[in-house]
Amino acid sequence: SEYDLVVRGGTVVNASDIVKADVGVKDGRIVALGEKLGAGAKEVDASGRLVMPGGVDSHCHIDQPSSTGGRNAETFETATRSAACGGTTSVICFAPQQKGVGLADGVAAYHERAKSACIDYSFHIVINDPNDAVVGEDLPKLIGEGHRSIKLFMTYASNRVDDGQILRILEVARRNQALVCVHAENHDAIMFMTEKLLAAGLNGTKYHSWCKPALVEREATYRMIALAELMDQPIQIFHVTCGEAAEEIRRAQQRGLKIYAETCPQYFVLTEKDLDRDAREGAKFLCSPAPRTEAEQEALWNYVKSGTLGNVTSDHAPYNIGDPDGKFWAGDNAPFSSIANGVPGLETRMPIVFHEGVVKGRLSLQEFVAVTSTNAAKLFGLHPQKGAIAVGADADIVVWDAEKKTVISQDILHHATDYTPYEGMEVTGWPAATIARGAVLWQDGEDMCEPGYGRFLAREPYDYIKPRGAFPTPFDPVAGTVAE
Ligand code: DUC
Ligand code: ZN
Ligand code: ZN
Ligand code: ZN
Repeated sequence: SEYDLVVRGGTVVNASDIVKADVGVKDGRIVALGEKLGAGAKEVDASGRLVMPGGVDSHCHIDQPSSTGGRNAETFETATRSAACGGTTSVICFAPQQKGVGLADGVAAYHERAKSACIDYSFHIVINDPNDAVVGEDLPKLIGEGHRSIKLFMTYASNRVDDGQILRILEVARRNQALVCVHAENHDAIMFMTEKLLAAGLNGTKYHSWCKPALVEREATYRMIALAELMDQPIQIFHVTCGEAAEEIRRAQQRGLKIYAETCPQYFVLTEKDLDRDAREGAKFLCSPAPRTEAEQEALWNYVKSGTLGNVTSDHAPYNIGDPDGKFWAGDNAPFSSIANGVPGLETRMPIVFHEGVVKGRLSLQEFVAVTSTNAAKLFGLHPQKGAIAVGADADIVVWDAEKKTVISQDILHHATDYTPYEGMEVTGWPAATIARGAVLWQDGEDMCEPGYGRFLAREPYDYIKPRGAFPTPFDPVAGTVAE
């Protein structure tokens, strides 16, 4: 036959446009889009369905030590299987710097762990100690090897970097061409409020959101933007939860700065009320930044719609409720401040965004593709290999059943985590099939993922990470020179 695979009879949705076309695949890539393509050795019937670029989830924590204690519940195999069953075909997760291990060795260890991945993957390098060896040697080398993004935390005792360290990391990123991604919350304010709440005897999960109100996010977001402006370095703000932080991002973008940002499904559907339950239940929704209010959910949609928030990631951070080393690593009666932060969400990301976005009339189909796939592929240097149904692109495809009604429950998910925060939620729209580099990984309820199929995605320099070439003064602090 002419093709290895033909996805036949569907409606192809890209971020740019919608066409009725068959998709022909050979050697793992899309080689033809057209009407009535010739036969494929394998055929996937997509009639009545949408054919979209497989999801690109550019923020997920897999098999990684937690910032807040607790053992990550997933291996690369389980996490990526679950991602694939939810329509995602690429993930960018983390390779963290670990105390007492050289950065290069630490990252090499993650490449080993990731060998069980079922889908393609790349890494953000987490830097928590920008010492001379890291800044001068390891990091430039790792960036050169295709790890074109760095993650830094402005909070969490084990990971946080201060403003001086942030500037140092921005400098290395600018010199070597990498994007800097940030968890932006004011650490000292959170610590201060946590102490005060605990001293007042307020230690239930509800108070997680009281120790870190939206303003701690807004302040750190603005501070990070200012530091990035000082160094003329593009950044990506992770998990924006509220209008006031998004507003700072919009203002920066309007001034022409290369400030990008994401939000996550949990901030569309969870609120602070979900934390107002007994600890066993409340812990299922405890993540950082904290879930806010329904008004903030609506505000976020406006910033997604206008493009201020360009992509939606899972921030999958899985800790088991039932394991002594999971959410409750510090004991069953641990205060909110010692419960592992994070919610699982690789598999439910696209269905929740489809339901809340497309089904509820907030997003067009093209916008859905943009925020779940194409924009992340562009921002992280993977486009058009990923994030597009186009001739020459990898055959990473999700065939979407836009009518299918599903009640989300732990029983139907493929992750290794022992719960879902979305138990009982009914959504319309679910992947009918997921195809990665031409291989069918998920079809009509059957999972055919193979550990080890995924490959590391090395990333070359690209436009989004190029600085603007404009510092606030004539002095270029990276080159140490004064402009004429
Ligand atoms: N917060 C983080 O910063 N990372 C993982 C999950 C979470 O809730
Ligand atoms: Zn974070
Ligand atoms: Zn995260
Ligand atoms: Zn399965």
